[in-house]
Parts: sequence; C-alpha cells; structure tokens
Amino acid sequence: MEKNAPIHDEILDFLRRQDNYLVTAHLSADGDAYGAALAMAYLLEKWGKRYEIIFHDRHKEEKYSYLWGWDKIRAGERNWPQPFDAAIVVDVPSRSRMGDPAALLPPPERCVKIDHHPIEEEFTRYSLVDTSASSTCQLIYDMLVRSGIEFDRVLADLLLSGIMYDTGRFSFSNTNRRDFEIAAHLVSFGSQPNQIATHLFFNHNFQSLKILGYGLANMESYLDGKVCVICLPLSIMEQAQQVDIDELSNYSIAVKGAEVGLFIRQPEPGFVKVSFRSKGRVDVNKIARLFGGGGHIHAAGCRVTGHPEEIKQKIIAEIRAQL
Ligand SMILES: [Mn+2]
Repeated sequence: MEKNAPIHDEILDFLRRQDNYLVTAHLSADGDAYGAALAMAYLLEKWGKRYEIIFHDRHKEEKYSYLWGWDKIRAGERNWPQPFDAAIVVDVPSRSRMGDPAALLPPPERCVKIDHHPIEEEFTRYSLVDTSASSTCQLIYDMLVRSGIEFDRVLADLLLSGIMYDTGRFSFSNTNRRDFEIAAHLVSFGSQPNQIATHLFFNHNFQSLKILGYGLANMESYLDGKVCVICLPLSIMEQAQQVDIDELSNYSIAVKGAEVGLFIRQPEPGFVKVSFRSKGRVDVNKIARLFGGGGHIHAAGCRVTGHPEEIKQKIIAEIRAQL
C-alpha cells in the first residue's frame, strides 16, 4: 500500500462529507501552489461541491492563465462569502504565509492541509505533510489516484505544472524518481512537458526580460563569491509592477562557486522582499524564518520592513555564521 494511504483515506473521507469549501495556498503563489489548489478545486468540481478559491494576491501577467480554474481564483476583495464549512490549504506551512485568506479559515477540525514544507504551525485537524516530496502536486497526485477520480488532460496539466515548477523542470536537488513516474503517467493523458515549460519558463513579457537584464548586470558578490545578490531598487520596481520577475531568484544561485543567492527588491518605500536560494550548505529556510518568512532548505523567502541595504547586510551576516 502506498505510504500515505491511511491519511489519504482519512482526508478524502472528511472531504466527501463537506460542502462549501475555501481553497487557498501561500501568498505570492507559484506554479506548485496554483497547480495544487486548482487540482483540489477540480476534484471538488467533479464531486459537485461548492467552493471558492481565494488567494492573498493575484499573480502578475497571465503566466498561469493556461491552467484550468485560473479564472475562478479571487484575490484582494473586501466582502468574502463566508463562513466556509471546510478549508483545503495547500503548499503553505503557516497561517502567516497564507496572508488574508487565513482570516477566512473555519476552525481547525474543519481544515485540511497538504504540504511539503517543514511544519511551522499546526492549524488543521487533517494534515498530509511530507517534506520528502518535491512538490505539493506530487502529494496531491497520490491522493487523487486514491480518490478514484478519472484522470484527464486538464488534471494532468495542473499536476505536471506544479511538479515541473517546483523541481525547476526536473533539475533541482528535490527531484526524485517519483516525479518521473508520475510525469510519465500524466503525459499519457496528453500533457506536453514542452508546452508547460514554455508557459512557466519561456514566456516572458518584453519588459520583464529587460528588468531581468538589469538585475543580472548589477549583480553583487560577497564572502569570496559564496553569496550572490541581485537587488532591484524602488525605481526599477516601479517599472516592474505588472510583470513577473521571480525568475531572477534562480539566477542568483546560478553563479559558479555561489552557495547562496539572494534576490532583494523594494516594491514600495520601507518594504523589502527577499528570495533565498541555496545549494545546500546553508539552510535558507532557517535564515528566512529569522526575518519572519520561511520555505525550504534550498529555497525560501521573506517580507521585511526596512531599507534594502541594511537588510542585505543583516542577512549576509547570518549566512556568514552558517558557512
Ligand atoms: Mn511547493
């Protein structure tokens, strides 16, 4: 029997008995968060349940608009249809990383969490958490197989998108044999890895690629090249408001000899967003958590009030202490 099967059954049993769900994921959602949330919504749709997909914020550009259910996602509204009878939260380890939708959660006994981040907080009665999974979509795949749902191209695209996103299209250190087994099954329903990779990684807006260029041209190096920093000041971020520049965080660690990559940007005065990447010697989840954020050993993020230069120096001091 598959290792998480008893938890799958417990969760599926609970979900079948509910109606009127909230489905949500982490703020600044990514390919795995969208794929996972929409795959769970797809299950609810097939079961004829009522649900709302509510996120803290809306993704810039229409990068994920090829995914089923994209147009059902709501964000940034004032009057939500609540209370919800049950909630499914995916790819998020704590309420604070969820942002606004955290306020809409029903009591813990009516909440289900499916996630692959290290546990930060117990806020759901039902939890399927497995940090050995490359992605939340990998965990959801197993559960959906157990549910008996009929797989099709739509569902396959959702799950394969999440897996390809979180594994950096099968290249990050979290990539495992299971990803390839699942991908082989998903491709049999007509999903095309090439098309998904194009949507996720090679479909840049003209302006965003120019900002990527600015970031690369102004990259900084610290601690004998062990830390690479890409910093976008307020003036550049003003031009980046409607475009997706997240890819810069992966470039920050693509330098030979770099152990940690930082992508620091100032979206508004006094507010700084940091993305961390690590090759593994430094646990960036630990560092991000010191600054109120979190994530994984290899990839994490935080949002801090303050000045970029001062925050950068504090973070570099923490990295130095770990190296
Ligand atoms: Mn994930």
